Amino acid sequence: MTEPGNARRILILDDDDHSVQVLRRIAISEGGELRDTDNPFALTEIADQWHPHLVVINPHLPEVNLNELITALGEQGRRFGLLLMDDDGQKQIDRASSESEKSLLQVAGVISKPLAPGVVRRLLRFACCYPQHDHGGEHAPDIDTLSRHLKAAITNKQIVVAYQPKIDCATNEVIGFEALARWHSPGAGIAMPEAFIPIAEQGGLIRMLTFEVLEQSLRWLKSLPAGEPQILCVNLSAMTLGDPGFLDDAVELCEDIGIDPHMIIFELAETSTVDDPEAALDFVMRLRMKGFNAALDDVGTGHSSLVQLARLPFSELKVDKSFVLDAASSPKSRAIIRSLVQLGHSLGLRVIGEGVEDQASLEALRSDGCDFAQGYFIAHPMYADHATQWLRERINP
Ligand code: G
Ligand code: MN
Repeated sequence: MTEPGNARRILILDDDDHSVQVLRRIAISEGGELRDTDNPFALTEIADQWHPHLVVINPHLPEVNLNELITALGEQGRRFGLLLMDDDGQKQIDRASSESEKSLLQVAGVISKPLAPGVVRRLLRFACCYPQHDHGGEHAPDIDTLSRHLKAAITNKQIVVAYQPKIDCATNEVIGFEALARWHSPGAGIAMPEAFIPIAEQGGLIRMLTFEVLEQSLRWLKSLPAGEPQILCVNLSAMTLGDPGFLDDAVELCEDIGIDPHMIIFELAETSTVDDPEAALDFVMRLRMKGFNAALDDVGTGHSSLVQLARLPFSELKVDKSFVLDAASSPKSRAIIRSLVQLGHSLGLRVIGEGVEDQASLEALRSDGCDFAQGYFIAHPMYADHATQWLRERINP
């Protein structure tokens, strides 16, 4: 099973520095790369050499003839998502869609100015999951088709949870597991959450998907012999913050299966708390009142303010893997880890480093006072039976 590798490449045609900057910030915070130009000819050339996953076009630039541009890009015979930056909405997209129908390209949406970061982020994620390979000239599937497939996949139990342990840095003890969803699609292989969560978000399936993962993982947790580490971390989408019934249903599920909510840590990505801080505050408060715990995930990528960090009642802070990966070789990453550990501790939070791929990074986290660690060096995410066996062997070697 391969973990997601290549950074998402986003190419933008616009002459508005502000919009380019906003997009660049969002792209980088999503682990992607962005290139920009204000010249349509340069755009097709860069696209030809750089193979972007997503092209964003402002059709109002003086030299741009949208139809010609789409035709030229389409002739390159490669597939990618296409977004328009627009201020007169649907008219442009209708025209562009009819043009792109003749090529492999598909207009995935319109970004309206002024750019709303939350909306843009979700559009980028969705548009980036178009497959890059040509499947014999078919069109890239639209969101309705993708979400129909995903819904059937959830119903047919093709969403399988993998569990990755986290350990105590000081004692090496296993203290819990993070549940990570995988989509086993017959014929198409295994898809990672990065690829299908945006489909669930756009297609109104996020609650269904989250509960599928939650139910599977709570049952697995329940199946572990008593006395074994019983902390389970479950990732939540930013969209769940706006789902008023989610927490009550989660409590009910815990009661049905016989799991104490204290054992559950819901992980919220830093980016989702930045997009709507008020909703995040309200949600995390209610979550804690129901007895669940909360972790701030991917810390260091979402640019949350210190004020916000202090306001939100999290119990744990997860340092993003981008810093941990090169902890041993990059003094800058190391400095960031050290200050995040100090910050977390001074706010009364436990700090975990994720993405530990070698002994040296684990040692670095340890000597910086990090509480917990997670990563391939300790164990890859494992399916239920394998994870149970791994745990048994670890506890009784
Ligand atoms: O955003 P979040 O922290 O929930 O993402 C966890 C993802 O990171 C999972 O998809 C998991 O498979 C991946 N992952 C876990 N351990 C490592 C690691 O050591 N290195 C890398 N590169 N990725 C990891
Ligand atoms: Mn996580």
